[in-house]
Amino acid sequence: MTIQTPVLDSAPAASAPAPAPNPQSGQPVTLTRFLIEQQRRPDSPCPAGLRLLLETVARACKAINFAISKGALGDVLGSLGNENVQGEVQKKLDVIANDLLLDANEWGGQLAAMASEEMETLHPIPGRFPKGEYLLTFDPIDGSSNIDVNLSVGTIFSVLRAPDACAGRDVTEADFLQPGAEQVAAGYAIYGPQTLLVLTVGTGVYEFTLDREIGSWRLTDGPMQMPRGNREFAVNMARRRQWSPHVAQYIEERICGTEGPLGVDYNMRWPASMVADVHRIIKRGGVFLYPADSRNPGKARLRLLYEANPMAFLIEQAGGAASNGTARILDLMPTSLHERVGVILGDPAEVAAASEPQG
Ligand code: FDP
Repeated sequence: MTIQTPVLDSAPAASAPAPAPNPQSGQPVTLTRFLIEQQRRPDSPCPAGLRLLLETVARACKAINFAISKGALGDVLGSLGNENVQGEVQKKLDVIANDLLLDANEWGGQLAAMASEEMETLHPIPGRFPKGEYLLTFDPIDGSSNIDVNLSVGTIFSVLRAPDACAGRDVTEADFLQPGAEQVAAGYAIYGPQTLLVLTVGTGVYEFTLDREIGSWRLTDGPMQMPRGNREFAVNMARRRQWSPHVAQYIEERICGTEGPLGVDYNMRWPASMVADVHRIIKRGGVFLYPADSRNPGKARLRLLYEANPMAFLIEQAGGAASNGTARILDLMPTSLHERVGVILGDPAEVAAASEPQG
């Protein structure tokens, strides 16, 4: 039996990609140069304040990369023995990375407040520093179960505009509750065989590789468009009992391969690191699923504000789609800072097939 493929609300087309500076042209294009060129565009998707903020986040990611790569030599492995607001055991690096991001971003004058997976409430900018016009959310270490076994982890971040109304008062949690479509920038760093920074300001998705010799991020790919038609899915099969019948059937048909109704083989990947999955999907296509628990919908795994939204923004900018199983992720109105959501993202045809049929 074939699955009906619902038509998801289609994403608005990304505005015309910026002319990509040629990474092969001999002269390296650094992150700074790339952002300044974005700032100079007539539609200026990256005003000076946002540019400075993104450079600061990128600098913090370099420091996180440095801490991670020290491993046992730097006493950064292992757990702290306490739990974060999500009820997850905090790794030492979760806290180190969180502090690095807070310290780097507090004083620059671009931010009104920050929120993180590792903190129960928002982090206002201390009164001794000027308050800026943006809100930053982040997951300091995504895929943290991989830290101690030396597999890829990453940092995910998202930038929203602070509502005008909060200019003369303290920022509240409600100021962060904006649909993902309002993001002005999003990205991730991936600490893998290479250290990469992948970001969008709404003009396509660009990849920068950390050049360790000169300590600089250099443009190595972009604007990136994910290939379509790659028959590869990423899902944690051990959660099968929590899936809806529709998702279970979607996966079952792909596992049946040439012997099933689709008549073609699929491959599976599960690095237990959303950053690694999303990066692979942007580079070579496929689909990632962490569906909501159909028996306890409130018990989805991934967080809307600092995981699902930034990744959905990047994936759409790369020509893919992102759904919570019934609706476009970027259209969801968040109800709390740490809200969790089902996530299906990647190749639009696969996302549509894995999502509940509409109507
Ligand atoms: P982690 O909690 O280790 O940070 O929360 C996100 C996440 O990792 C994703 O990066 C990853 O895809 C998923 O959780 C791993 O979940 P499982 O433990 O179910 O494999």
